[in-house]
Amino acid sequence: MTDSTKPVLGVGMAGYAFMGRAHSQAWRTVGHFFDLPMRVDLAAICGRDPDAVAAAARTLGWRSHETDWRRLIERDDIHLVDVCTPGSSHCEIAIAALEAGKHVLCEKPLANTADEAVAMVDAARRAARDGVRAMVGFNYRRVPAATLARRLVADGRIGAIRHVRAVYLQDWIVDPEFPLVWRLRQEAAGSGALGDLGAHIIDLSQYITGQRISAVSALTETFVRERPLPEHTANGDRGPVTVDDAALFLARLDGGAVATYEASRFATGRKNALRIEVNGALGSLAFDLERLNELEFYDGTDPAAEQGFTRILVTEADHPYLSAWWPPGHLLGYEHSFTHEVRDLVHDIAAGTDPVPGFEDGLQVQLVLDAVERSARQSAGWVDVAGSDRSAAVSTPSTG
Ligand code: SOE
Repeated sequence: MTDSTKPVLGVGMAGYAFMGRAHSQAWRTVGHFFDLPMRVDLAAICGRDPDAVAAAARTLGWRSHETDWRRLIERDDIHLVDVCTPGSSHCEIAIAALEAGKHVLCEKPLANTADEAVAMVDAARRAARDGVRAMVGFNYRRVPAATLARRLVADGRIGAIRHVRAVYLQDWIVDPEFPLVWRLRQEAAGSGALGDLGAHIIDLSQYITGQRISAVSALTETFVRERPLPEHTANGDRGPVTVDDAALFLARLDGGAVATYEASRFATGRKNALRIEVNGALGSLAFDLERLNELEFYDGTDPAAEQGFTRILVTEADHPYLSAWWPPGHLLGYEHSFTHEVRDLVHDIAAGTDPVPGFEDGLQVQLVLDAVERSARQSAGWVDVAGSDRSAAVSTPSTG
């Protein structure tokens, strides 16, 4: 089919900040590198500030702009709504879009609460009966090295999984004078590092291992409890941080593995350090997002004299997506994972198949986040070390 004979998929995007820019790059690029069954039309981008969203439309390549997300749902030239707004609006926008017959791509985490996620799953199930599709944006699943890790596990190459060790470390708010942006306010973000970063390592570790988290024991911490209000920074007004700065938890997975998870925005020096190591009875795998074209693989069945972690450069054409890009060794980046995500979504819409991860997957991650927050609010499990002064060390978590 030539582009002019393909059905059009009109996209309307809500939000134009970091995720809006990453998704815009994906929608702009996908049809130029992948042979799609539909022609993607960047119909409109939406944001509340008229001047800012008009500028975003120009710079990000959108045909028009709106200042009310409801217009995206009313427009007949929009068939899919891409939700790139703070978590507090995911539920309302996604359900309204689905009920209007629009496909939905919703950024992670799916919602700010488990109840909202349940409502979104119900709406997606109803809409699916009419061929309307919904996907949640766990984009790291679409990094080829992560898919290779999943395949090696599924093929039994590392044997029965014993350990999963996952961290997602950033440091963008280490400065106590960094302003109180929406990601630091529970009413907007739902949680802090836990939902923003923890959601990724929960989903990605489950994707790679094929196992799901069944129980957790957690702690959360907020190191800086007040910050300058962005709207009043000049006169020094400050407001409370109402989310976690860091979340750490132990977990049991339903396939028998034990796991540790750490999500922090206070890992000074770590910029976007998502790392997952999986230890099995026959070998191990290690993925590092800051080296996302590589996968480390330890094959315990190699002759003892030849054993060691090998660095697989995951750029050969027989890995997913790579034949659409560059010759081996020319590397992909963070943004390619979003292009792969929308490529698969367009194919699912055209084929009438349910996208993966769907809203049910988003709900399952939300239930883990909820369990972590409930566990962190309990002090059960802590054992004071004889002679230590615990009262100075353990502060009450502020995840609400
Ligand atoms: C947090 O800074 C963040 O933007 C996450 O929200 C994204 O999901 C992640 O891909 C990059 O870091």
